[in-house]
Amino acid sequence: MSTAYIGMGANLASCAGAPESTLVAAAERLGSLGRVTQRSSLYSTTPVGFDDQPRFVNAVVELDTKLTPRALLENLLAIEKAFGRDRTAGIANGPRSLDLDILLFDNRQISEPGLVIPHPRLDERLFVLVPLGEIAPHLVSIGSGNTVSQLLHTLTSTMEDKEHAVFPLQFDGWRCGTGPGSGQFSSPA
Ligand code: PH2
Ligand code: MG
Ligand code: MG
Repeated sequence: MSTAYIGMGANLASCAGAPESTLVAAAERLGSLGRVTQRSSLYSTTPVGFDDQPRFVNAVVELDTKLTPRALLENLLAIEKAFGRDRTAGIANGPRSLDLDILLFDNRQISEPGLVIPHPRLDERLFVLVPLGEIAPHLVSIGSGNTVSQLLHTLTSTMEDKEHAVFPLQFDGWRCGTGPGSGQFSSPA
């Protein structure tokens, strides 16, 4: 059995409804790939990499699975597709109905076409590190050897908070951002 951390993101509606509903429905689907053992709050996040698009909803789940990394990736791509993701269209870092990224997979380091683990931009992304830090602050990223808490500390000490606002979303369908660390990065301006 392996433990994978999956980053979830959406900023367009899908067949499940608004992005927050998509993430809730997609997390249920992830249960078919193993067992979802932890789930962060849902966060409203400022778009990174391409500004002219709606805010994202992001979350991270911990999944225990018997799948290989490659098989997990293929299943994630199929779930993205089921929620309307069209990888043949759209702009890099642009709007999407669902994005599912493998952030970490046990202590594996993989660099193959289409499959790079740990996720190459893990250390730079507050919208990933805040939800990951909520459920696994002491987890060590095999890439840098730092814990998620350390990565968060490093990132937040070097960035303009306001430009990368990440705050818990109040949404009844999931937990309402009452977990540890919630509110820490709030600037819902
Ligand atoms: N995903 C991207 C690019 N930019 N910004 C936010 N806030 N959240 C995302 O999930 C996201 C992004 C590419 O995968
Ligand atoms: Mg992706
Ligand atoms: Mg992504």
